[in-house]
Amino acid sequence: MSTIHKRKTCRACLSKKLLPILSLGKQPLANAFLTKAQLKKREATFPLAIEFCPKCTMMQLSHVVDPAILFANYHYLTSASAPLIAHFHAFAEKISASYISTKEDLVVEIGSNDGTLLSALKDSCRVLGVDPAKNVAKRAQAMGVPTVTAFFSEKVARQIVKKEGNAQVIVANNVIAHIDDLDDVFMGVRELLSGSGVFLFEAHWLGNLIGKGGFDQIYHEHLSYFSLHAVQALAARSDMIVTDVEIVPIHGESIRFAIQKSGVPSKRVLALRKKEISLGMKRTATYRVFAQKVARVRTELRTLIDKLLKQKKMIVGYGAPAKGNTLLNYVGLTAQHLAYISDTTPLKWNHYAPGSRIIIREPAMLSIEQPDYALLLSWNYAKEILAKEKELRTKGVKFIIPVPEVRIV
Ligand code: DWN
Repeated sequence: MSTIHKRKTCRACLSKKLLPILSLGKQPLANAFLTKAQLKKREATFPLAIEFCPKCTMMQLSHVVDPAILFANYHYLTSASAPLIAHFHAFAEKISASYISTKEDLVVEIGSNDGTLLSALKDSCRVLGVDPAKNVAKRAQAMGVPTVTAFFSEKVARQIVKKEGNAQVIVANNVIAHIDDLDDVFMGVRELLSGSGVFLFEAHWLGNLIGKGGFDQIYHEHLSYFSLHAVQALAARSDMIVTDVEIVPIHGESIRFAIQKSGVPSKRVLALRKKEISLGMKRTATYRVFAQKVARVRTELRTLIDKLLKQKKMIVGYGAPAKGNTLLNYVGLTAQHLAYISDTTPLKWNHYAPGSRIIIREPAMLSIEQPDYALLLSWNYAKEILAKEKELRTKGVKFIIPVPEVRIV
């Protein structure tokens, strides 16, 4: 596969009619944090733009970067964010209560990362992770979560069925949106699922992206931005059906789909389908308005940062999420603007954010140096973080929240 290719059809319904909506320019890969030595080299940048399919309301990136480049050595750890650990532990309890009947039942997670979810399930059923990032899969295996280090596919599904049998539950959290050939994955899911089994996958919800203006969730890993309408079209192509759906308060607002080989759509599916229509998600004009809002946020944030720097204020970044790099590079913020970024992921410490090349420091720096402002790049955890940093705020550190509207708290 070449390093990058232009997507010519809608990933959900194969329509050739794709409408350009927003370009965020050419950007480096959002999780490609740099070591000091790598600062000497020019970073690879790729077009970052989204296109809309008016036929099934799928939103997708115009270009696809080779996953081997994106995921071979991954800096993202599920366990680095306390709210995410809590979210997946609650999800594990729900899976166990709603879908597991014996210890023999098998739960397979596609994109299992460091095993945070499956380690919470492994005492109530059989578990198996599938993740291509060797550096992260090792952490899962150390937690007693057997993990296949590969990209999930129909072929891998057949190998799992041969060795472990069919799965009662297949889970995929924030990974289906990262995959280009979804037919291969959905056929693999159909192959691996037992007759009454359920495929549960979580992704950013397109309604939240356009509603909250969370443009920073657009980066090369996120190939697809799903609506219920689009996922119904996608599931139908593998002769499966969306039987339930739930909006969950994580990563802004995510949508959790339940897909099965047979069944009837729940009342929540029918209600969300109506809501997507009432939100204007089938109309192209809705996305034009979203693009205008994104341009406005960029201007407002850059104007605010420049004003604070003129007042000789010290500004840092808070959290080094992948989306933070989209925001920094789109707004044009660099180490000239932010002194450093603090983050709870040890893998990221003393690395540099791609593009902006701002150094990532451990959180202890915040109380030592006490900046005037912290730009909350991990705004999706604002509630937890503002509560956690009460003392810092009492000492006068103000937080700039960039999404959905630029505001200081
Ligand atoms: O799809 C994906 C999304 C959902 O999660 C993956 N591509 C990778 C990842 O993207 P992200 O890096 O934007 O995810 P998070 O979970 O929003 O990243 C949060 C970052 O903030 C982590 O690096 C940890 C950091 N953090 C922190 O420094 N202090 C988080 C919390 C809660 C904190 O208190």
